[in-house]
Amino acid sequence: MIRTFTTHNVRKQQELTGSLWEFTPCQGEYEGRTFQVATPCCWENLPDFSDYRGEGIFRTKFYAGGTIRLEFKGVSHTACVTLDGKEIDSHYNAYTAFSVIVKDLGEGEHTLAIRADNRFGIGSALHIPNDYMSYGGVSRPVVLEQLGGLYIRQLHITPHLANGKWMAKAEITAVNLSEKDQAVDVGISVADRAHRWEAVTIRADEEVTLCQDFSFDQVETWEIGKPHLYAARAELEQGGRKVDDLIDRFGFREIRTDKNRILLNGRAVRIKGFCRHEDHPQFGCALPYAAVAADIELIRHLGANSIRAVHYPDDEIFLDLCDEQGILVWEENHARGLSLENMQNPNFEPQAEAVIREMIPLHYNHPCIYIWGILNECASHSEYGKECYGKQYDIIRSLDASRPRSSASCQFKTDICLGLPEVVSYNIYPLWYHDTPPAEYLDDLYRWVQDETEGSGKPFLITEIGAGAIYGCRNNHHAKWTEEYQAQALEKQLAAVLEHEGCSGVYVWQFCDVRISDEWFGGRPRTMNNKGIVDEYRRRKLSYDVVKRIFESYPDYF
Ligand code: ADA
Repeated sequence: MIRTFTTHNVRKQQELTGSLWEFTPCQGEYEGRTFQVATPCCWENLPDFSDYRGEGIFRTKFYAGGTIRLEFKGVSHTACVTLDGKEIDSHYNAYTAFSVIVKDLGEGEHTLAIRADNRFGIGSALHIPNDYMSYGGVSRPVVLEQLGGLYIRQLHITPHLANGKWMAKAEITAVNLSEKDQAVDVGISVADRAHRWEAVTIRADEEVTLCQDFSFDQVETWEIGKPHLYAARAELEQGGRKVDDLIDRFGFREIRTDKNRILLNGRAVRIKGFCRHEDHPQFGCALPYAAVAADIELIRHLGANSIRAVHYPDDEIFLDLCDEQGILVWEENHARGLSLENMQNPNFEPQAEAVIREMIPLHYNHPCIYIWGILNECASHSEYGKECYGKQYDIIRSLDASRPRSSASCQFKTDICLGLPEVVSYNIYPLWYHDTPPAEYLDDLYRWVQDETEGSGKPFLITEIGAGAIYGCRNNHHAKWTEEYQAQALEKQLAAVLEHEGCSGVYVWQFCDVRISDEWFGGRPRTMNNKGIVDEYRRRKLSYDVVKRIFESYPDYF
């Protein structure tokens, strides 16, 4: 499955994954041997490759000709793509899509090969040994599209309120792939409104962006638990014949901050959420639709209204499901706990900024995304770090003026970046990494932010709080790692945050136990991050009912 709805009626689209491909490891015991594997796929879930860190080539054949577009929703973590043996594209980072257009392809059968590489090294500043797993494989769908001389590259819809009236700004970018100027009619429909541009000239090998504002008298807004989605359709016509189209969805919802609150459609929202990695013992990071849907079902059952997608952009299926179920999403670029030294890798800035530039245009229309995050627990206490944070916040603003920005910090009373974003966010672990009582620790931090920093007066989120528990570890003395201890700790932690008048909400770290890099075995029993309130098989720990009871006792709004 590519998306949960049809994005094209005119453009021919075919998912190439969702079938058996050939897989050939390039190193190790099985080097050069070819296996048949179902894709999307993380090779760690193949019987003989659970610990394979290296390169692997995935191959498939398809029939096409003329001008095609290949979209790779995610290859972990570095991809080199060849078509009939000739390199056509490459990409770094497992969590953002990339695409390539091939012109003048001879009609017939072609061989697509993707060399995926999950090795660590100086060339990889974001995928490093870490407290989550960098898998290897073609982990998200690959899509083949048949194009003509013109196609719609992007369709953005920005809903906004103007003097109490709902508006929607549509921006369409159409591309002329041919070698001669072309005239084209462009049609757009947004909800029940339509507009048409006649005979737009697009120069050879160039693109044009057309904008149109629409106003609406009566709309159904997108709300927590009560989402209403509308379709936006763009079409290109020549000589009365439709030559391309692009369909997307959007919601009438406005996010803004007002003093120390985050407003959804004018109401101050209380975030009650979970941090969720894309991780599963049977699928790695390549969770199929049903597994993603099952996770979201549990999170809703727990009384949550938000999910923090950690620590990278998620697959669009996840965002589609959150759009459809009215769940707010914090999405962030790919980074976790990068030290000053890590950030001084010359690849860090280009790679981290590339994730933003890819994530936002692709995920722009999803109403569920209410905030863009960057650089989870990176070096925001350093001057160099502050430069990087500032540049990345600026890139976000240049791509999207409609959503607030933030970054989950762990720099306790030393963060110097709190003046940059709209929302201040902190990850804290009282009763786990230290035994300070949660309310005392939180208030100490909150007072410092208000009295000593430029984050004063801004909305304040706790973006991580929790404790570890090994599923099935129960005993009477309730020591750390028992389910009893985790339940007791979360009871106190969540009460402290949700009762604090300055907090706009909380994310439990984390939804489920996840695999981590082998190098992180110390302090991580089972070489897993065991702070889930369900284990990796989504089996409930004692804390499940505690969190559910607490979340359900607080309304979604202040
Ligand atoms: C940090 C980090 C998480 C996880 C957590 C933990 O807050 O952001 O990814 O590593 O610590 O489990 O300690």
